[in-house]
Amino acid sequence: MDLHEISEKLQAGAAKAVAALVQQALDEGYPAQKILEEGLLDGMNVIGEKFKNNEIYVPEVLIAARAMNKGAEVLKPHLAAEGVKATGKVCIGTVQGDLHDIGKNLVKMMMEGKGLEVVDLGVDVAPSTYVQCAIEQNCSMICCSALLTTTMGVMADVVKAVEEAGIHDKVKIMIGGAPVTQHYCDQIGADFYAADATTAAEIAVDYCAKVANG
Ligand code: B1M
Repeated sequence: MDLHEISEKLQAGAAKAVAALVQQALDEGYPAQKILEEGLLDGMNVIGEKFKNNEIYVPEVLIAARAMNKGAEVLKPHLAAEGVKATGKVCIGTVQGDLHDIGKNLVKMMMEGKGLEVVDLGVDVAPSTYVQCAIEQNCSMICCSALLTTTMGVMADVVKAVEEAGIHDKVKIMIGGAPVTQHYCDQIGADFYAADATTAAEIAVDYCAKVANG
C-alpha cells in the first residue's frame, strides 16, 4: 500500500478507514514512525495549510483531528522504543485557554512508549493545576503544550507558579508546541524545550534517569 492513502483518508476525516489503513501498513511491515510521519502527520499538515487559507473550517479540522487520534491509537503500542527500561513520572497538559491536544497526545504516547508514567491533565490546564498535580503525584517534570501565540504566555505563568510553590529545584518544566521556541524557553526560565514528540520523550527519560540515580 501507499502511505499517502492514510494521509488522504485523514484529510477526508474517515476515522475508521484511517485506523484500518494504519493497521494494514503495520501488517505490511512499515515502521510505525514512517506511518506517523508520511501518513498521519502529512495529512494533518495539509489540513493545517487549508485551515490557514480558509479553504476549510473548524468542523472539518475537528473531524480530521479525530481521524488523526484514531490512527495514532493504533500506532501507540508500536511506537514504543525496543528494550528501553525507564522509570519516572511526569505530568502533561495543554495550557489554559488552549484546546489543541494532538501534539500533546503524541508526546504522551512517545513518553509512555519509553516507559514513563504520564499523568494526562488534558487541555485548558491552569498553572495551579500543573503544580498541584506535580506535588500530589510526585512528578519529576511538568510538560506544557501550546499551539496558539495567544496561549503560550501561560507557560511563563506555569514557571512562576512552580517557583512560588518552591518546587523548581525538584520539578523541571518542559515546553513545546508549534509557536514555542528554544529562545522563548530561555526567556521565561523554563528548563527544557523540545521541537517534536520524540525529542520530548528523550529529554524526559534522560532527566528522570538522572533523578532516579540521585
Ligand atoms: Co487550531 N490553530 N485553532 N484547531 N489548529 C492552529 C494551531 C493554527 C496555526 C491554524 C492556522 O491558522 N494556520 C492557528 C494558530 C495561529 C496562532 O496562534 N499563531 C489556530 C487557530 C487560530 C485556532 C482557533 C483560534 C480557530 C478559531 O476558532 N477561529 C481555535 C482555537 C481553539 C482553542 O484552542 N481555544 C482553533 C481550533 C482548532 C480545532 C479545535 C478545530 C483543532 C484542534 C483539535 C484537537 O487538537 N483536538 C485545530 C487544529 C487541528 C489546528 C491545526 C490545523 C493542526 C494542529 C495539530 O494538531 N498539528 C493547526 C495548524 C497547524 O499546526 N499547521 C491549528 C499536528 C500536531 C502533531 O502538531 O501540535 O504542533 P503539534 O505538535 C508537534 C510539536 O509542536 C511538538 O510535538 C508534536 C510533533 O512531534 N509538541 C511538543 C507539541 N506539544 C509539545 C510539548 C512538548 C514538546 C513538544 O513538551 C512538553
